[in-house]
Amino acid sequence: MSKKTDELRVVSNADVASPGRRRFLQGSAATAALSAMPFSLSFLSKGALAQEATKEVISGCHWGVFKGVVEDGRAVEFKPWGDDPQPTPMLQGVRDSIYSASRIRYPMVRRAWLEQGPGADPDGRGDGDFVRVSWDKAIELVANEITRVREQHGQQAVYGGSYGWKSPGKLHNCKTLLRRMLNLTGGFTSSIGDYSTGAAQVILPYVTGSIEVYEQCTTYPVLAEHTDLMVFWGCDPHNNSQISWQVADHGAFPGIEMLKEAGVKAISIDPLKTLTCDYLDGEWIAPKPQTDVPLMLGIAHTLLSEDLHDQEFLDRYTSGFEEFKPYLTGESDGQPKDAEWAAEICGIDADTIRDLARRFASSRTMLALGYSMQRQHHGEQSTWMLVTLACMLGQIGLPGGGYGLSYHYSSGGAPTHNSPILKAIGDGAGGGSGGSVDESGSDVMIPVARFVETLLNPGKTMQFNGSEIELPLIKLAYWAGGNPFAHHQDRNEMLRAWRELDTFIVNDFQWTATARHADIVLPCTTSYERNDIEQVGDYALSHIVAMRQVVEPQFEARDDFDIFAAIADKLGKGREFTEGRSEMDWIRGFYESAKIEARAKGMEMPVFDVFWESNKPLAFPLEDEKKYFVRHASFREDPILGALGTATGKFEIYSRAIAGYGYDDCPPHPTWLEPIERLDGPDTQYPLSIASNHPRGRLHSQLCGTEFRKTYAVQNREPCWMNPHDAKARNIKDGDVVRVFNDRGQILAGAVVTEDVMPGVVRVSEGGWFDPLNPREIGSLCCYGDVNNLTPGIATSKLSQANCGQTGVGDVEKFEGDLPEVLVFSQPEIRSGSSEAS
Ligand SMILES: Nc1nc2c(c(=O)[nH]1)N[C@H]1C(S)=C(S)[C@@H](COP(=O)(O)OP(=O)(O)OC[C@H]3O[C@@H](n4cnc5c(=O)[nH]c(N)nc54)[C@H](O)[C@@H]3O)O[C@H]1N2
Ligand SMILES: Nc1nc2c(c(=O)[nH]1)N[C@H]1C(S)=C(S)[C@@H](COP(=O)(O)OP(=O)(O)OC[C@H]3O[C@@H](n4cnc5c(=O)[nH]c(N)nc54)[C@H](O)[C@@H]3O)O[C@H]1N2
Ligand SMILES: [Mo]
Repeated sequence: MSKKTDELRVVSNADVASPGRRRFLQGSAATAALSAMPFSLSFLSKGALAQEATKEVISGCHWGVFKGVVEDGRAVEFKPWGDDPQPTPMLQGVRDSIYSASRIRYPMVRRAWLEQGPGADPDGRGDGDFVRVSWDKAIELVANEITRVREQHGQQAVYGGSYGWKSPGKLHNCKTLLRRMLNLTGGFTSSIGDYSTGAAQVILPYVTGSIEVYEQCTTYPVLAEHTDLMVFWGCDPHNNSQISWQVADHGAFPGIEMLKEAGVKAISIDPLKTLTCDYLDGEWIAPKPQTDVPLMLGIAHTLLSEDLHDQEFLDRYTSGFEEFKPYLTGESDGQPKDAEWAAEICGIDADTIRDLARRFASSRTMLALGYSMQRQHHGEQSTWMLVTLACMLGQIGLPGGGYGLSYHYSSGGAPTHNSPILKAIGDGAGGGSGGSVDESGSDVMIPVARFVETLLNPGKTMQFNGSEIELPLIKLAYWAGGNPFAHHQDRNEMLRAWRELDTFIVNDFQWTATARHADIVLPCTTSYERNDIEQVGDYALSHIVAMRQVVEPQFEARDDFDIFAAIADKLGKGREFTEGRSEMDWIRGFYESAKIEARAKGMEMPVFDVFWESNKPLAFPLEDEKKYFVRHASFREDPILGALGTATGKFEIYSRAIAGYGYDDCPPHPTWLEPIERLDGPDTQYPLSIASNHPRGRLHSQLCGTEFRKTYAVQNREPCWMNPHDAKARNIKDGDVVRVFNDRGQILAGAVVTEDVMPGVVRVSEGGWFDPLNPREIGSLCCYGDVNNLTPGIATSKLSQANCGQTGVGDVEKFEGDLPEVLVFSQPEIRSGSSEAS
């Protein structure tokens, strides 16, 4: 595992199709020379945008392609692009993110830190006592502090892992830009993996030979034609494909529509009634959360005992079934994993489990798995077991059968167009940069979700994926483009860990809890205040879109590029950082190299200026070969030439490598391991399971600070879905403010009483902004409803050390006290001017 998130996010399309025959846009064959703009390190002025009264500017974001309607310099509407098959209503909140009350206006420094120095009054982080400073002062403070920490504690004491969803764009990738600045000026500690698929992306290379989770699935046109039964296993494309890592294409929506029109039968296995299940009139099967492995084992046992499994497929394309079988039958541990055993644990009755097995085997069945189940304690097992189940069914590589791991994510399954790949700014690893996608350049890497553990245990040795890591001492953390005070688990343990830091620096455009807990806060632009370029669709790659600047930067916001260029300059590496290129030079460069790649594929892209001025996305063709893509078809056709990247070249149901690691929490074949807590678990103290699904009205925490919150919040609190049965037992009514709590923390939320969540489960989506009643007190009540006050900070296992955000139990009660105001969406207390330092 040497790859980092940014690379992983880019769908691998190594199997490049034959050159296209069609020319899809007329353009001059001349290649525009890179224009050499005068080099300037001072903050680049955006220049006056054309001052027409009303204009519409093309751009793109995680939520899709849109046109920014600008009147007198103000964005009044983000209009979805006409070719978007299913625009998301969230686009309304996206526009508001420019103007919301939570916007960071000026560079700010925490008073205690400014007056008493690094590490002063660490308990005071989050209490809002900031002092406004000039940009020059802020840059100087940051540069000096990076130098001080490196000198006093070593390079690794600077943490630049900075995980997060930032904004798309090949240039203004703040996470890469942070690393670029740190790489060019010295060393730092970085992170490996991500919060999304931390467990799956580590185990799958052992099982299927690649990370799979960010790779293309069998496409929807194939499913519509061949699939009888589509099983959405914790998988909700209609919710989760509203957004993409790049610019969303929303191709999952017409895809799902094709299934509906073709009459494909849908089953949704999920504690919640999903949007996709609703749309497809699917059959809803609701297991207890975190018990999918027993459910899958019960199905597998039925297949085996009723001789419904495909022994020929197992023999030819898999290895290790013989080692797994004694566990399945109970020969090795005395417990057959039969339907009755499974029913006891997962709450689905044994007849239904057997029925599922028979239907899976008698139909052309596609098992579509979401990511939530691997974001749980021992989360590696569910992914491994699902692949095992698909192997037993023997339909992998057949049109419409097998499994798919990204149908819910960024519109996986929407066919891939014949498009060149845009390059991106490099992270400066090895001193160079050019147009390379970032490579690891840091000295030390820690698994991304183990940052809090690292702060609390410097020097400790950690097992990770067959190797050992020594956790570094960290004194300075720098975040750009992520919101750890939303995304990380066990908020109160995290607060304790944060006190170990001397300095915490954050670039953001809004006063998230993360920014509020920083010592130095640098206001950046939104992507609607700068220019960039991006691809449409992580899998579809259907267009290249100019992300054109819609409005002028608000207040004193600066582009991350300019902020990091200025810090690098202070540290003597300004020229290396910018390479003397302006924003538009970079963008033009990325476009030009895509143009060259396109030509090699027989396509001619217009010259850059024509593209940029056209104010519309540039479309790429779709060829039949990609339209009817079947995952693993080449392996099925020829298991020798098309061998998988595993040790045996086959699907591994038993892994010798994993056996060799000897981990007690990750055995060498899929296994049911009790999580630390779950609904009705043997040692579980609380009666309710907490589902922290990805929100329907946000991208994680993004947009929580905008007017779009009003479309879902209950008394301005994060919704807490409860089944009527659980609500009634607690005398809770729809619309009540409730307190959700366990031993780790407590939050307020707004009750939504609904049959769409099974009894015993409450749903509070991840990403609600953390708003502690008393920021100085660990364990204080969160007034808005950040679910990660309740989740455990433990790792999935020693193999992947991934997060367990979707593990957690607690209880709910009606909140009877004086209702505290939610303050997190307004400006923190700002005493501007009092120590204005310049
Ligand atoms: N309990 C629980 N926790 C979870 C999950 C779960 O399912 N359950 N899911 C996990 C998953 S899968 C993920 S991916 C993470 C997501 O966690 P994050 O990616 O950290 O969440 P975001 O809210 O997207 O945070 C992005 C931040 O970047 C800022 N930003 C956007 N554009 C820019 C920019 O151009 N420059 C700068 N400087 N900042 C910018 C935004 O304002 C925002 O504050 O959460 C994880 N946490
Ligand atoms: N609208 C929106 N879309 C998003 C995001 C967002 O924040 N908002 N985030 C994006 C990101 S970064 C990621 S990683 C993906 C995340 O993609 P996922 O992790 O797949 O998304 P979740 O919404 O967390 O969970 C998907 C489904 O799993 C179900 N589920 C939860 N626990 C269990 C369980 O134990 N068993 C079963 N069978 N089902 C369970 C949930 O009820 C939910 O319906 O989504 C992406 N898409
Ligand atoms: Mo994610």
